[in-house]
Amino acid sequence: VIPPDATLVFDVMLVDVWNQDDRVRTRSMSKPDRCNRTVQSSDFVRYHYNGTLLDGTQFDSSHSLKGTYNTYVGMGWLIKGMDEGLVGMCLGERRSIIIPPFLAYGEKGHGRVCVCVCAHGFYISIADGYNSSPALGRDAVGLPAHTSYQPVGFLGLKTIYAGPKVGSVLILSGYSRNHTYDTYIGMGYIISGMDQGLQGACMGERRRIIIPPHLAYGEQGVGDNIPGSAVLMFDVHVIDFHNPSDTIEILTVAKPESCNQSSKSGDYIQYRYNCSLIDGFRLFSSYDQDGPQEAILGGQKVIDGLDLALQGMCVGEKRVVVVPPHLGHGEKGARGVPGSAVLVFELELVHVEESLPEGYMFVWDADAPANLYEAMDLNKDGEIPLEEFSTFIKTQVTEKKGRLMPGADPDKTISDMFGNQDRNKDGKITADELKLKTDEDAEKIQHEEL
Ligand SMILES: [Ca+2]
Ligand SMILES: [Ca+2]
Repeated sequence: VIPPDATLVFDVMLVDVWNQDDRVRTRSMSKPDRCNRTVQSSDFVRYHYNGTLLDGTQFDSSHSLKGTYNTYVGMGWLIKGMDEGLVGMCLGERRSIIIPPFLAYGEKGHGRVCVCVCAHGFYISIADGYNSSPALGRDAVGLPAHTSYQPVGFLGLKTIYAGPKVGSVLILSGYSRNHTYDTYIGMGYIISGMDQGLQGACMGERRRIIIPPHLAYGEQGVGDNIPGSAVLMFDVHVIDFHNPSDTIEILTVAKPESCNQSSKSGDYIQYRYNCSLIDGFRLFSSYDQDGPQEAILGGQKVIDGLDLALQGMCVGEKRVVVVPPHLGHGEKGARGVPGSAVLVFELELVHVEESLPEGYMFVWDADAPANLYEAMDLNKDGEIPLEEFSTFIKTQVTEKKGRLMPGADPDKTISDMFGNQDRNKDGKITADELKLKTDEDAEKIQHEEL
């Protein structure tokens, strides 16, 4: 076709040029203002890309994947040039990466599209990334300012202590859910990144927790909202938490100099209190009522934490006591008390008195008179009406020889005692009728034994 000595004319359009000395060429096309950390080898990244030949023919695009391309950098998962070209990128940065063929797919090309030896251009936009290497810290790479990935949840949790420990119950609140979500940390109830990220949180702390996918929902993602290999960002407001092994915390605010008697289990007490949530929201107060609150310590009337808090107190002593929910109203809460609430009580002990044994309305502190009936029949007419009985009992109390049941109206108690002794209900106690409770109990036991 070509005769000798012919001059050749080529009409050339250069489509590609490369040299073995070529290196990966990168050019930043846009970069966010802030860049806390750049991609480094062994990072996991998610990025968008368009891959073209040098003439602009697109051969691949993450957009055809309907998602990001997710992979590790510098670990041999990518073509060499890509491993190299991604290093140093900021999140949100767009970069043009030109990769010579020997650092790309080589002379064989790749797939049906690129059958020639050609250079590749990748237009990369990093979506997010993280590194799971402990040496690099657990921190995610961070998120670009203008990420399309919105926080998937807001958590609110409460704490009263310096930091939760494994097994603590956290109160998590999705703002969109508008109620608290209670869970344990460090026990596998929540994604492990959250388990880790919540450690050491303080009361009132607001914390952003960024969780890489291997500590969240992995490559699969979950539901419609969390795509595969997603890095999650949580804005957490720490409100309160507690641990089932926690007990109450007592701060003594004021204590009288002399204290002859401190409260103990079984005592009848009167106390004033304010009860608030940890954030100061007032729930209840005895100051809203006519008089102080009363209780028998060790009974079932008050919550366990308050019962403990009121023991060992002197009259006039003031305390602030923090009660975790398992010693309060529990995970369910109670009327006016939210579930899993940590309660703060301001307490003042007003009165303490040893209570009587169960079933007793009056006990002798001194020895009872040898002939009780004669002693009680003050006018010696052989019978004891209520007035006489009442005068006798009140005299014993005044002279500190005996005590009536505390916390009840004395006249009512005396009337009840009289009613018990006036067995035929004729308004008088006779010698036959009068029996001490101890004798009665002894008789009862005898009957049972018979
Ligand atoms: Ca009499
Ligand atoms: Ca009688």
